[in-house]
Amino acid sequence: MRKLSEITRRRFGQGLGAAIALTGEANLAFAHGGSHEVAVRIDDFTFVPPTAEILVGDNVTWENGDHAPHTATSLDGTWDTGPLERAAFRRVTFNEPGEYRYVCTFHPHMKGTVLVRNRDG
Ligand SMILES: [Cu+2]
Repeated sequence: MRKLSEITRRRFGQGLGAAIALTGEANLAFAHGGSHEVAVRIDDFTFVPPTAEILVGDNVTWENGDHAPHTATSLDGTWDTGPLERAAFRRVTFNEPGEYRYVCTFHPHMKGTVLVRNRDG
């Protein structure tokens, strides 16, 4: 029997490495230490997990596992991945605490939340 979960994890790990390599600010964030990356996959028109909990200064990376293009677009207009084609990924760094609800602009029934907490509390 194939171990699908392991295959998925390895595939995503490779994508994450490429994202970090392509983004200059990632190096800066990691140099300061304590910055973490949380992955949200888009599969079958669903953000997984639907709520990503991080601390201020952390990053969230969205990767599209669907054939259809998707976005992750904040309802308050502060950030937007833009359209992600299949297997594309984009990272967003969150420097302000808050609860950021977002949708896919192509499929507004797709909803997710990024919960950003202060490091002190
Ligand atoms: Cu979509």
